Amino acid sequence: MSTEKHCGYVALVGRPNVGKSTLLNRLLGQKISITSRKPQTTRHRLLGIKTVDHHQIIYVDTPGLHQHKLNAMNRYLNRAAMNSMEGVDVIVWLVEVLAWTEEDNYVLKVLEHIQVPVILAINKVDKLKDKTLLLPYLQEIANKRLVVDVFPISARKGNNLVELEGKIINLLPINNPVFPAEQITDRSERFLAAELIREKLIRRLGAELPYRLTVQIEHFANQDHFTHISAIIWVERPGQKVIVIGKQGSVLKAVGEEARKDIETMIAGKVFLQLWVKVKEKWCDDENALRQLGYSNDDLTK
Ligand SMILES: Nc1nc2c(ncn2[C@@H]2O[C@H](COP(=O)(O)OP(=O)(O)OP(=O)(O)O)[C@@H](O)[C@H]2O)c(=O)[nH]1
Ligand SMILES: [Mg+2]
Repeated sequence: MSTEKHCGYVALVGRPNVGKSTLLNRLLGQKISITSRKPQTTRHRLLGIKTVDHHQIIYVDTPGLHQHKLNAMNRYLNRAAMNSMEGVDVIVWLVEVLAWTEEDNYVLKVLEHIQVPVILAINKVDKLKDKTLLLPYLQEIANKRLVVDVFPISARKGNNLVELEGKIINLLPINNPVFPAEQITDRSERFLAAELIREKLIRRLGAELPYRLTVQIEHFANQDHFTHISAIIWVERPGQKVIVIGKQGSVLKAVGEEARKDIETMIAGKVFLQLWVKVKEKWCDDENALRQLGYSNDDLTK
């Protein structure tokens, strides 16, 4: 590796659920992006900044690219993913081992217009029982598009990530760091707190309420050695509100406890968290409602 300072932007791109956010957290050694078994977990472009030795890698986590169900939320997600690829120096294209789908074809089509170097990362290799299947799969995908390198990885277990990151650094331009060495994201604690609450909701209720809920922080302030946070969980229908609250408030209570613990770890302090559930009809299909709830185009330029 060269001794000159490298610094640049690296977009993590791929269909929903391939493990982009898991990879980002693993590379940073810290959880800043939420993950779940449900597709379309990530909704916002988010930077993960890693300063190692004299280099700075600015990872860009993106919502998964997908074709179907084109309501306002889906359009927003695709726009966010597309915009995140603009101006980057390297793309890490993630696919899942032995799990090629129509949506991967869509990503491939989007990548046709991309000029910057693309590294192919074949994720979730820990799931592969018969390792002899890896090489043919790897060749098959690499034949679909010219890539500068291919890495079979496990974002969950951390396999092959040092090698992947070494390659990324080599491809980054020689530049001074953009961010201070101690900064790890461009997002506020307020934003990350809302995301952690949403993660607990998706993980608990993903099957019942795919992605038709969102979280808005109403109040976030320090007082008496506590961070006091109150947040509204927006759903689309009264029936969904009943599900989120659960029997005698059991679901909301569990979500609140899990989220509070994660937020306390993130801010390294005590948190007092209050959650409210409110109904806003069809917010997922309504461009104005989306903007009000923080899904705005301004978000894309951050
Ligand atoms: N077995 C295994 N599972 C993984 C690995 N990486 C990610 N996963 C799982 O795959 C699921 C999706 O991971 P995410 O990181 O949320 O995927 P994503 O690409 O960010 O998804 P979207 O934000 O919806 O586009 C989660 O359940 C992860 O735990 C891996 O290396 N091995
Ligand atoms: Mg994600």
